[in-house]
Amino acid sequence: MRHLRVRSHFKSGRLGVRIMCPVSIPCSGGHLAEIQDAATNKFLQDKSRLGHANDNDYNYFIDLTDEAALDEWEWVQSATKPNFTNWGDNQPDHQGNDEHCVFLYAKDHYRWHDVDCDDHDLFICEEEEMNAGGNIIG
Ligand SMILES: [Ca+2]
Repeated sequence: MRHLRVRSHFKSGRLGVRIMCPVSIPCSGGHLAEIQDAATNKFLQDKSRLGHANDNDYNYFIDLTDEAALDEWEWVQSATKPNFTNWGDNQPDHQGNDEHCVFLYAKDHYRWHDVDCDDHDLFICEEEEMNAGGNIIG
């Protein structure tokens, strides 16, 4: 049932500042989305796809990082290792040795890709309570 609760508390927004993870999270009153199971993942992929049906240039950061130790992927908020992942083919690939954040990559069916944390892109927030701002997507 957890994913049902989570579903009603996701929103997305345009990132106006540099993403610095894991310490400076762009979600006020919440944190980047932690995806614990396939159902939540599919829900967010579907929402991301619907939100940009005519434009696949928008990707969505989630809360996963290996900034502390290379290839030791961990959810920032809960400080736990992922039980579920949805990496794209040959991901994570640490391109340029500078990819320690993860987003849902539009051009790969919103599967997970490790990317530079400084990339500007959209993000998905998970909140305990609804706050003003952003577009509620689920
Ligand atoms: Ca990559």
